[in-house]
Amino acid sequence: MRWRTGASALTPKHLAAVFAASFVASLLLLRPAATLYHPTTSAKYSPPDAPTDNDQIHSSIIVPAYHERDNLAPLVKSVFAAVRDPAGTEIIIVDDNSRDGTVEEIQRLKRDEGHNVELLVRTDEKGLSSAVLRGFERARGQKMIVMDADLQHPPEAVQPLFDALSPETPLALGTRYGEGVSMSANWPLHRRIISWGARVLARPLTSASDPMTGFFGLTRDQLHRSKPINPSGFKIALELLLKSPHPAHLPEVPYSFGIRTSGSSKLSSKIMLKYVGQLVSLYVWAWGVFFHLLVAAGATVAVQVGEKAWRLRKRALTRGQEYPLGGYHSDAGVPPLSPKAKGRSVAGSRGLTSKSAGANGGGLADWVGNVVGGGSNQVLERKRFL
Ligand SMILES: Nc1nc2c(ncn2[C@@H]2O[C@H](COP(=O)(O)OP(=O)(O)OP(=O)(O)O)[C@@H](O)[C@H]2O)c(=O)[nH]1
Ligand SMILES: [Mg+2]
Repeated sequence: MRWRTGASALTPKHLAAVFAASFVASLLLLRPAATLYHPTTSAKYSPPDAPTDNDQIHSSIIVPAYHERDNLAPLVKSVFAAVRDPAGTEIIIVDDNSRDGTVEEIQRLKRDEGHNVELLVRTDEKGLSSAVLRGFERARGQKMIVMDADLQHPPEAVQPLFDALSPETPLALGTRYGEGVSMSANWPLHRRIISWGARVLARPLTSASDPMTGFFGLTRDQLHRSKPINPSGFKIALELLLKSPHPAHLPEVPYSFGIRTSGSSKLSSKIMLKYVGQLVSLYVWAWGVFFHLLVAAGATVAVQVGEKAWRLRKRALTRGQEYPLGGYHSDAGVPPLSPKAKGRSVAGSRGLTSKSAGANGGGLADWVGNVVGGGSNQVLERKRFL
């Protein structure tokens, strides 16, 4: 019998069944995102009435923000101080009804300080990716950049990113992994590990050095060329990278990643799970049936490995019971002594002759005594060959 010889109980037939079942399960469960955003037709918010000086705005910066009031004034001021043409640039804050004074803060920056900043407060939608998409709808510039509100993306890198955009290079990424830049030394280790893991999982889909970045730019035409986008999730750049066909040369603008000084991170375990979901739908979208075949192959290997681990564990347990001092026998689950041999041993002293067991009281001490005294040679031989 297979379990007696220690060989796998899984036949090729079983493995084929596991493969087929996993393939079907993958087809049924792992699907592309159900609700998609169509860049040319989905516009939900009509853009504001075009002012007469509309053509003055050539560059828009979209900032998704949730409970970021304290970061907004420093952000707006330093961005306008850093761009070449503040009059031709606008900032659009897309806030998900934070009710933390964001509205008043933006009004103040606009009215009292004269900054070209717009606020879109959403009450019927939430989420980072969809906020960015709504910001794109509202933007007036031909060039658009997305950046976080929390000043982790340096305002000085905004102009280089705008400069990297052109009709020939309509998509550009900020990267934290370029030459001469670094992560803030205070960025916690667990966040580095999460970021590294997220990048590794996406690596087969793109060769971009930082597809997880939240700092990137694209032209309006490029957005309109994009295939339907998944509006739920945290990683809109990855989505656009895959779905908006762009020239092979992808400009990457290195930037040093700072740490938040105010407000709190929105990256929760729920968001991480959502990222995995987004990644799965991207794999299905990009690889189709090949992805399901890979999942099925992975599941089959996992079942094989699991079965082998279970068998080894079972064998180790059996061995522990039969050989107090360890030792080798390849017959997992097979008692080392035949019933006949058992008859010659006493209770509690497997592998001992009744004579020696009787003399020494049984157990491990008996076994050791007999081995030393050479009284159980025959039994030891049997162990080795059974
Ligand atoms: N409108 C909107 N903005 C969001 C939402 N979630 C996050 N944001 C904004 O998106 C940007 C990035 O979010 P963060 O919480 O800073 O995420 P992170 O940079 O990956 O995490 P930290 O390094 O801890 O800051 C910030 O400006 C947030 O305010 C959301 O649900 N809606
Ligand atoms: Mg942040």
